[in-house]
Amino acid sequence: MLRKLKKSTAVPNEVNLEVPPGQFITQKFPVLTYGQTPVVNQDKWVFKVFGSVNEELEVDFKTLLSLPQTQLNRDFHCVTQWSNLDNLWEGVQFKEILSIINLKPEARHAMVHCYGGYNTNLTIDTLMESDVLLAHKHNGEPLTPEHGSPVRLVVPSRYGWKSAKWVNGVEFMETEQPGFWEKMGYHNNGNPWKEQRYQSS
Ligand SMILES: Nc1nc2c(c(=O)[nH]1)N[C@H]1C(S)=C(S)[C@@H](COP(=O)(O)O)O[C@H]1N2
Ligand SMILES: [Mo]
Repeated sequence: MLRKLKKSTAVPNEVNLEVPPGQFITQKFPVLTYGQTPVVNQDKWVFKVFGSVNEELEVDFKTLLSLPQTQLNRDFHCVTQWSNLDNLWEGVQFKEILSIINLKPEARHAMVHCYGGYNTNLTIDTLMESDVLLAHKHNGEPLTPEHGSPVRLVVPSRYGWKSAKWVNGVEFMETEQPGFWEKMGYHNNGNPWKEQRYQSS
């Protein structure tokens, strides 16, 4: 999805309908990490699928590359009000992972886990969206350590905190459990177009 955007103007949402309400466009790709950047070697990277599944699964980097690869261009919206436009992501659609596992019928929710201890919750319906990726490239280059190397989640339809960096697993669950920021009061769903910033909104 390529669109022509006036990239040089930083304008608030009232005049620029390209970004969700309350967001400002930045040309940069700011780093937003709580705590330290974990160092994760690509050869040691493993993504574990567990919880409400009939059989657990472990995906390593080679396996990830052997799955069908998808490229997509999406805007990124951080709840701290910056948005950056037109990020080209490359990786595996999360629904590809969901298609090779066998979820228990009661599974509805997921917790995505990361090296370093960060986590965030999403519904399985959200993870099924076709632009949710386990991404290993950004704008044609392998992810840098600060941006989640070797693999991060990208959830374009939600605020940036759902796009977990340095992912190492997904846990499927029957009930909704809050992740790191959600426990601090951020929204369980976090749709920027509905301005779902905080749990009360
Ligand atoms: N593991 C981990 N993932 C994370 C975060 C974090 O602190 N730790 N921050 C989140 C937030 S708040 C945002 S906005 C995006 C920022 O991604 P970037 O640093 O690549 O711009 O990563 C998200 N993923
Ligand atoms: Mo963020």
